[in-house]
Amino acid sequence: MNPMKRRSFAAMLAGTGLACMWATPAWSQGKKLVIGFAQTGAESEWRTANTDSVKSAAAAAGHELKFSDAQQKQENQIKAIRSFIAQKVDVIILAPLVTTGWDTVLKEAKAAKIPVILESRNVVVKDPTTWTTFVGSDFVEEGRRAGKWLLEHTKNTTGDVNIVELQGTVGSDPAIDRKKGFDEVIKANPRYKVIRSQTADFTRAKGKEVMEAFLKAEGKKINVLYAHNDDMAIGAIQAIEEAGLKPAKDILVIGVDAVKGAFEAMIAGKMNVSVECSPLLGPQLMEAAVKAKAGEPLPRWIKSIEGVFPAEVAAKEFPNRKY
Ligand code: GZL
Repeated sequence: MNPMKRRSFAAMLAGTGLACMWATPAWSQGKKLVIGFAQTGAESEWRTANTDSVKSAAAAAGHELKFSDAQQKQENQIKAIRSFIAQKVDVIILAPLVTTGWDTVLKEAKAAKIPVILESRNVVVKDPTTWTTFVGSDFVEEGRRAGKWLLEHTKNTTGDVNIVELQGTVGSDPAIDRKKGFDEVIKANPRYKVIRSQTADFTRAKGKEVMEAFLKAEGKKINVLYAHNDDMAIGAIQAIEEAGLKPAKDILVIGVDAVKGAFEAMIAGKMNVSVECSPLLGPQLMEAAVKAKAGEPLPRWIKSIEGVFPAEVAAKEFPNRKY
């Protein structure tokens, strides 16, 4: 069918309402794009699920995805963006490792008239017109949810509640804001004290290492672990067990992401709760990319809808989990 006929056929269908029978998801319609994706790396279960979601959504929509794994180095992400600009891609998707240091390269993308979509983390830049939209979570709210769960879960106890905190990557949006939200909630009650707080870079290995140091320094004084992601919590659980203590009982274990590993730990009775942070951003990103390329208006923030999963519901919920 020649293009003219195809368009009139589509136009005719649209009039009859039949078009909906062949409608494909909004994010997979329109021009096929070449998209450059500058990913942070593969530091956590969450990140792996996020990469899978973006790759499969791009494939489903028929877009070409140029993928770069920065291995946790901002300079590699900046190099990738410059390479995407040189290749004249239609859209750039960036998962910014940290919030700062992006002004120059995002200005270069703007000068090249290539829209930049931020995913999974946000940036702080002087010129906010250098990026089009942020697709991701409200990390301050995730921190608040972790704090609220703790206050609710310990409301019938007395005495100090000594908390150790494993922070995410230094300078990253989720680490800054999950700390901010949690502190905002617990500061209401002086019983709750963060006695140690240190980065473990969102990884299991560092989570174990830093928790070992916390246990050595504070030992049985520790009542709660708040980890900015489940991977660090899972690493810390190993350290708690190796210290002869019972995770989720001697030390409450709070994580963020709600990845498979967290459900397995909760079902095993080793973790108390995980605050959901969805990595399944692929479909929303593809829809935003098509609109950004077409110059259509987009909200500045396309926010993920998420919940909180305490251990009591883990076994029932686990079969429904998609990451
Ligand atoms: C959140 C994402 C964070 C996850 C971590 O959007 O940036 O990075 O919470 C991941 O697991 O490493």
